[in-house]
Amino acid sequence: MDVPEEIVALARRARRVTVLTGAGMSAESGVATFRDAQTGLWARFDPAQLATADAFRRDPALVFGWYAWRYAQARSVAPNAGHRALADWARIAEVRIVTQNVDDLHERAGSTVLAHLHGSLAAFRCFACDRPYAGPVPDAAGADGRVEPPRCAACGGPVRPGVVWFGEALPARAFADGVQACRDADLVLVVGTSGLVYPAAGLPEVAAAEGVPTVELNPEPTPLSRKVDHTWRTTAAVGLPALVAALAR
Ligand code: BV8
Ligand code: ZN
Repeated sequence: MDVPEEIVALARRARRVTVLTGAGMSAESGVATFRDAQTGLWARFDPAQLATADAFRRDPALVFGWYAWRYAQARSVAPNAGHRALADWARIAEVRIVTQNVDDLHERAGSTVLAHLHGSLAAFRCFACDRPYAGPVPDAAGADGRVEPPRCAACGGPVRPGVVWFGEALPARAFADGVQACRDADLVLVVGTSGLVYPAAGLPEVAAAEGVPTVELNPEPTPLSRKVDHTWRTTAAVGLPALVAALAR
């Protein structure tokens, strides 16, 4: 796989690289992206309709069942060559990962993640009192995929996934760290995101406003494609390993 020369040159010079990743980063691990057709059971739901507090209030077992299924799926897959390439790159440069993903595949590939902008599938907490829930996550779904959420030991409230739902504020610290990591980088890579969900989608523009070179890795064009300096039609598990290998040459 030949890497565009100008991208290799930028990566060679970069001492501090910020990588903004979205669902496309996990696609080659077998995790359906957010806007691809949801497989099987979830084909008939629009994910954005399920990823809200209102949906949880209306039908907690349906929403909890969706997340229990995604939590089990995330644990059943493995990091891909793209996740591993970022962990390798961190041996020769400072690589800060700012992800919209709620899986832990970057961590399982050996990376530390600076910011999970949209929270984490593994961080369950009480919907009523916010206390963290560390008990077992039931995944015995009924035929319709519904799973009754466990109850909070302290207040009896229903347990929710520790992800950021639409209409909810992003964790302030994670977002602030993401903004800073775009401001003071030598290079920002945007990998596998459709650039539709704000405020995360605004981060590449934060970098561009500071004159930081920006590169998008995505097999498809996105609204970000015309806002970045270079867009490379490749995938995470093909492009990232090729780029990191080119640095070693
Ligand atoms: C907030 C967690 C305010 C849950 C998620 C109108 C206009 C503008 C904004 C809004 C609006 N109406 C509402 C809003 C705000 C809203 C928003 O932006 N909506 C959009 C849809 C218009 N944003 C919010 O609500 C945010 N909160 O604004 O709060 C506020 C402020 C203060 C106080 C109170 C409230 C919260 C947004 C977070 C929502 N939670 N996830 C869960 O996971 O269930 S977002 C969800 O979409 C996912 O987490 C994902 O991270 C995110 C973005 O998706 P992508 O990662 O980009 O994935 P997608 O499938 O879309 O694209 C995949 C890409 O990969 C594609 O481009 C594809 O080509 C590419 N690809 C595929 N295969 C590969 C690949 N790339 C590389 N390699 C491959 N192999
Ligand atoms: Zn509680």
